[in-house]
Amino acid sequence: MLNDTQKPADISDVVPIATSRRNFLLSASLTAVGAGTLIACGKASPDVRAQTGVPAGASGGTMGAHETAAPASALSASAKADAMDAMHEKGIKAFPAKTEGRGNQIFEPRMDKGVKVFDITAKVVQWEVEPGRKVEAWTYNGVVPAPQIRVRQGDRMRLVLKNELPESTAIHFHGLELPNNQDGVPFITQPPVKPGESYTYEFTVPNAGSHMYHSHHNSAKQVGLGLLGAIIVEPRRPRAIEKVDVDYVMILNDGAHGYTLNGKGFPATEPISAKLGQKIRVRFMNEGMMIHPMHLHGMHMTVIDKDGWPQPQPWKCDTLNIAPGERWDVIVNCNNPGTWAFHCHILPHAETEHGMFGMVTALIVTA
Ligand SMILES: [Cu+2]
Repeated sequence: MLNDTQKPADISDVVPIATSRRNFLLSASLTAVGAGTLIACGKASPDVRAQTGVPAGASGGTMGAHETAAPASALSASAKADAMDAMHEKGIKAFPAKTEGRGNQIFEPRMDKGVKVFDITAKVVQWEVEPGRKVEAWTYNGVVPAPQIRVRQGDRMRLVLKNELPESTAIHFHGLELPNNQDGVPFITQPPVKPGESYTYEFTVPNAGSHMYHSHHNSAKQVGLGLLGAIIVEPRRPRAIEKVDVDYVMILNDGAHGYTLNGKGFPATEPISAKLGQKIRVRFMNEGMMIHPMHLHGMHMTVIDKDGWPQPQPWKCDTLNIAPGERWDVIVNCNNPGTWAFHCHILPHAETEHGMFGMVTALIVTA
């Protein structure tokens, strides 16, 4: 447990919360909250990263602990509970909070003699992750995640990358089994694309499934800052189980912008909506550097694909671990009406004493 003298001097600078909430960062909880946020801000040392694999429990049940350390003038337990509950309620009531910018929208290609052409400019923008929290983002076409590419197996596609970043870059098509010279890895398959330069990729779309495109140059930084997006390849012959009412791509990230779902942290994350009886497909993709076990309340998920490959047999779960680089496709039969929490179950990625944040959204099933 930290006491005041051990408290990091800059904690108020790195904890992205309203000033009024800072009073709540007391004793024990500081460890978990501070460390989690440092990682979220990409400022953590390897040591701090190692520590946070821990113990969601380290941040839980701490009220009693600082009760003893608190001065006599401290609020009563019930007043503290009320203050904490009010912050939790405020966060939930704000959901889904409006923020500027929305990524992961369908990318309409332009056609050039039968080739689907995607023009992409890599550039730096200010990106609103949560209401009022703007960060520097490195983006494809100004949004995080990048526009969602949807093509069919056998399509001819071209992607023209213009680099307006202050660093060299390159695009890797993660999961696509391409000819070697289209793989997008500087010094292995192509030269880096220098600032101000353009580079063209062109290929016939091979294997179907949920894939990603992202930077493969200085990538811990560049992907962490937002150079990532989904490339969905529709199969030539869809399976019966793929017939769904809602097809939703959920990209997880844990880089410089904190814990995000499709470029936003709760309460600015987007709820998934369905009508009772409808089927939804969720395509989880992890562009981060940590594992994220995604847990849906109220209904199970049926796993159909891993990294775009059909499972030998669909299988059921309610918590599905998504490791870095992985894509998992699941089907949910929306047979239970209500608003259901849907979140990462590494709890410091989803909740603090101040309420829910980061990797939290909801599945709303309306009767
Ligand atoms: Cu997580």
